[in-house]
Amino acid sequence: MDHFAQDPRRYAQTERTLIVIKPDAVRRGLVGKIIQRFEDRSLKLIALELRTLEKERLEDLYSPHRGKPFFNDLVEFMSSGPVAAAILEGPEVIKITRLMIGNTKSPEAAPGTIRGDFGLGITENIIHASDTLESFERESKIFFP
Ligand code: 3AN
Repeated sequence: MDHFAQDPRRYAQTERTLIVIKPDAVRRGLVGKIIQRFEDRSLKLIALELRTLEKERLEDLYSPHRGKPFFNDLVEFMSSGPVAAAILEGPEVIKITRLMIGNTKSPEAAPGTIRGDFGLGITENIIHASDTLESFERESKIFFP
């Protein structure tokens, strides 16, 4: 039997994703712990930067949510302090990272996920991660032009 055939890493396509550790998590000193989880999962850290984003840049990041009731609060919160943005690489990293961060609404996020272990909020929900390749391509340019 071909043992490698059982190893999805041998066949899964390597891709990249963007994560953004939000100001609530940076204020609480959780950056190291959160990055550690991705490294423990064998995802490779390609870029990492701490910065406070201007509102215009955040309005671009969240443009799909423009007009929603939480949009202004979201931009206000995200500009309230530094975020830690990182690019991660690995097989099926977009799917894996979304599973690792958990449900958008922290109270509904499963224990073991990042939001389920560290978050209580909905707007203030610890971390962002691109949900598709198209989102990654659009969002990563905002952080790493
Ligand atoms: P996710 O970050 O899980 O992909 P999105 O893309 O639907 O979720 O929402 C982007 C961000 O907008 C969320 N991370 C959260 O901060 C905020 N948000 C989403 N839905 C709500 C909501 N119903 N009320 C308040 N804030 C929200």
